[in-house]
Parts: sequence; C-alpha cells; structure tokens
Amino acid sequence: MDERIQKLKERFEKEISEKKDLSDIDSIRVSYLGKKGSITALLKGMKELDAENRKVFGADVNKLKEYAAKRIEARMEEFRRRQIELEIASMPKFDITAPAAKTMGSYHPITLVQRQCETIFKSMGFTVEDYPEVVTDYECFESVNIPKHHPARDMQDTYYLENGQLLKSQTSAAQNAILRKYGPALKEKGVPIKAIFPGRCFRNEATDASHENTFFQMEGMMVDKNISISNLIYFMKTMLSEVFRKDIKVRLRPGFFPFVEPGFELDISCLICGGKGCPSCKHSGWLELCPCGMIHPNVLREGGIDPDEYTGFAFGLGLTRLAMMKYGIKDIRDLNSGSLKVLSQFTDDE
Ligand code: FA5
Repeated sequence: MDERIQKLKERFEKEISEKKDLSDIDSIRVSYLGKKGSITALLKGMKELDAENRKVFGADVNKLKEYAAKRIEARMEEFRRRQIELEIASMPKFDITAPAAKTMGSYHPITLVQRQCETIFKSMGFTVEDYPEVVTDYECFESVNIPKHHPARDMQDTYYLENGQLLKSQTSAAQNAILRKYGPALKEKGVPIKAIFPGRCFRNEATDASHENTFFQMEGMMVDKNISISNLIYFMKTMLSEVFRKDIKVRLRPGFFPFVEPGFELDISCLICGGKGCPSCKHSGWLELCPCGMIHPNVLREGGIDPDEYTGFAFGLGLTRLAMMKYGIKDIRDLNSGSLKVLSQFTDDE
C-alpha cells in the first residue's frame, strides 16, 4: 500500500478513536470524505500517476474511503447507543413491585353519589339510561306537557342554541324517549317500565350556595298497572335511607310541575346546619331535593301509553344537592370549582 494512503489511514484511525461525541464525528466525515477532504484529495491527485500505478493506487484509496465511511457509521451508532443508555440511566426508577402511590386521583363527589344511587336503583330492578345533553324543545318541554308559551317555562331559564335545540334544563327531557323505548314491552309482555337517567342540566341561574348554572339531576320513572303514590313514597324512602345510612327528616309538600298530577316537593332537613337555617338551605332549614309525582296522563299518552290502563310515578332528584348533603359541602359552587384540594377528599368508603 502506498505510504501516503497508509499514513492517512493511521491518522484517520487515531482521530476517530479520540472523538468523544456525535457532533465531533460529523467534523471528521467532512475533513476526510468531504469535497475538500483528505481522502478525496488523494483521489484527485491520482491523475499525476502513470496508468499502472494509478490503478493500484486508485483501488487502495477507494478501499480506504469505504473503510472510513463504515468506521464513521459504526462510531456514530456507538455514540447513539451510548446516548440512549445515558437517558435510560437518568430516568426515574420504576419499581413494579412497589405499592401504588397514595395520590392516585379520586372520583368527584357527584360521581360517587350518582354511582351509589345507580347501585341502589339497579338492585330494585331499574335500568340506568343515558341521554344527550343537547335536546329539542319537544323532548325537554312539549312532550312533558309544557307547550310553547306555558308559564312553567319561566321556571327554567334555558340556554337555546342557534339551531333551535337547547341544553337540557331538566332530565325530564328523557321521559318521552324512555316511555317509547320500554312501552312496547310493557304493553305486550307486561314488563313494568322502571328506569333512572342521571344527567347534567343547564339553567341560566344566578348562582348562590345552593344554585349552579350547571348541575346534575337523576330522573326516575316507574309505569305499570296500579302504580300509586305509595309506590312513589316507598322508592323515595328506600333510596334516601340507603344513601344516608341514617335517619333523616323528610317532608313532602304539594308542588306544581306540568308533567305530574298530583305533584310534590320532597325536601330534606338541611344536614349542613341540622335544620337551624344556613346559606346552603336559604335559611329555611329545608333543602328542595327531589320533586316527584304521578305522571300526568298527557305525558303517558304522548309516550304511546294508555293512561286509562297504566299509571306511573316520576321524580327528579337533585344529585348535586344530594352530594352536598351527603358529604357536608356547604357551597354548591365548590363542586364545579375544579379545586383538587376540595374535591379529592371524598371516597365512597362507608
Ligand atoms: C325539575 O327539574 C323537574 N323536572 C323535577 C321533576 C321530575 C318533578 C319528575 C316531578 C317529576 P326542579 O326545577 O325543582 O324540578 O329541579 C329538581 C331538583 O334539581 C331540585 O329540587 C334541586 O335539587 C335540583 N336543582 C334545580 N335547580 C338547580 C340549580 N340551579 N342548582 C342545583 N340544583 C338544582
């Protein structure tokens, strides 16, 4: 091998062995294999040799060129691998056998009471239904006996969308769909309609300790032959005693809702102040929790059910207020605050 080629190879080998990182390697590529690099220069100088020597010299320079390119690639790969190894070594260690961290997250108190209510009602044979948050005027109002311009609409300052739909202001918006879904099984096979449907509701409310513009309700319905107010009271009592697991004072008073007749307001004695009066219960000692009543014949008829043959009850439980009472949360606004300090302290441990 020509001495110049041999010397250049030795210099290249020394330099590449001394390089310490990826960026250094690139400079060596330029200085040996680049347009003005040392190996390229040898190739350019070949033209001064005679034909025979040029052939041997050319072959040897090409061998060196090939060797240098491979060596550079191998060295780069070595640096890349080392970099990955360093990154892995600097990562926090994960011990798969270590016990789970305590700060894992928690369920929102409304989710907790919702799930609890679902479990209670499922155990009594109710199905749990899901329903959209954007509904039509027909679903939310007309199908439940609240025609256009009915004064009852004033009780629910509703958010209308430009396309005429609205954000549901009450879970009663699902009543008609439920009657239509389960009506055939009731009429053909005598299977009673027993359904609950929890969901988020929206009203343009002035907020205070017990009112939010976004809150949760849980609607419930039961329809069969001979359903009476006694059935309604039984299910309400069972649900409340299961949720609170202690005696709570309840009162039932007449209430007007166009979709029930008779209609009631079911209030519970405020558990924040023990009934003495506080901002959470508007200083009355009582909290409106679960309006209810016997389903109006017009609603049954609109849902395809003959009110002369079947009767039923419906209720609209205020889930957000139930969460407040169950967990002693004084201000409803804390529930939508997103503050983990407030929201992460609750569990469903009984
Ligand atoms: C209704 O929404 C009826 N659809 C309930 C109903 C269903 C009656 C079936 C009869 C038969 P009301 O507007 O009162 O009724 O709301 C029901 C419950 O939702 C209230 O008792 C209260 O607990 C809760 N609620 C109502 N408005 C708010 C609000 N702004 N913030 C928090 N909770 C509310």
